[in-house]
Amino acid sequence: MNSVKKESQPPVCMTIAGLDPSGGAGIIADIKTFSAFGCFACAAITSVTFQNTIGVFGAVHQTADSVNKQTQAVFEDYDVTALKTGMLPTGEIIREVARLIKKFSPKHVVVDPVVRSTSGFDLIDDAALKILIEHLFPLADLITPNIPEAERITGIALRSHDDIVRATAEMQAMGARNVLIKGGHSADGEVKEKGNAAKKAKDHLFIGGDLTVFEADFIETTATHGTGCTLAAAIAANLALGHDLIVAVKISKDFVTEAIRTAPNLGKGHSPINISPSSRV
Ligand code: PXL
Repeated sequence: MNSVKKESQPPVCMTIAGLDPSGGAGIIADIKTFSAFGCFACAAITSVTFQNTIGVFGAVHQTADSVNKQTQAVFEDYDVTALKTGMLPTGEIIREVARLIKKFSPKHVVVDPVVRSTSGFDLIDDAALKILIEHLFPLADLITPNIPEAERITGIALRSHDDIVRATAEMQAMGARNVLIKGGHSADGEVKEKGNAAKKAKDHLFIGGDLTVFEADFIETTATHGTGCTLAAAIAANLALGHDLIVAVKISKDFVTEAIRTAPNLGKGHSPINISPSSRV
């Protein structure tokens, strides 16, 4: 037993997500991100994927029982301030995660509705996605779909500002309170305009019906592996640190932009981004 307790403890953040052994996405990205913000990082694995910067070649999923035992062990011991979920590949795992959230009520819950890898590998099937919508959307403080994810969830093609508003209303009708639509997949946040000199990456944050748009320079790069995981994990960390949602998203968006700007050139495909501030120049 540790008899000397520090006055101020770092907030504990937990991720329930998949393992990307090449370290770009999934729980490794989440852990690095929590640590970068001075939070204490914990993780439960939902799936061991086989992947690198080129693609995802397969996965072995965990059982609901395994996810339950990993998560329960942590929640029974630590006061987990923020929980972030990533790849939840099966309906039974999603139902279990919903049960765990209800049982332990972490202060902040960020649900990243991971659907497909950048390289096109399905990380969840349609039946499980339905369960995710039904069971996890109502428990989340924030959901963070990117444009392809929002399109798959709602069936609405996101080509204009109005489409984004409509799709968000749809996701809120499904039970999500607050929605961040990540615009990195389209050059101006809505429609991909070729030849646009000042491209912007626009994220749309809806807190209930109130919209805040975050703009950053769109960086032309293939080093994008792990951006979605990192953004959602950074938001969870900043909520755990006590920031309100708008400030947490702003800090996290700037963090990801900087991580893309200073990304190493690793691997033969989409390089991971730079989540370690100490190696930024
Ligand atoms: O970026 C989505 C994502 C999340 N989690 C894991 C992944 C990926 C994409 O490849 O592998 C484990």
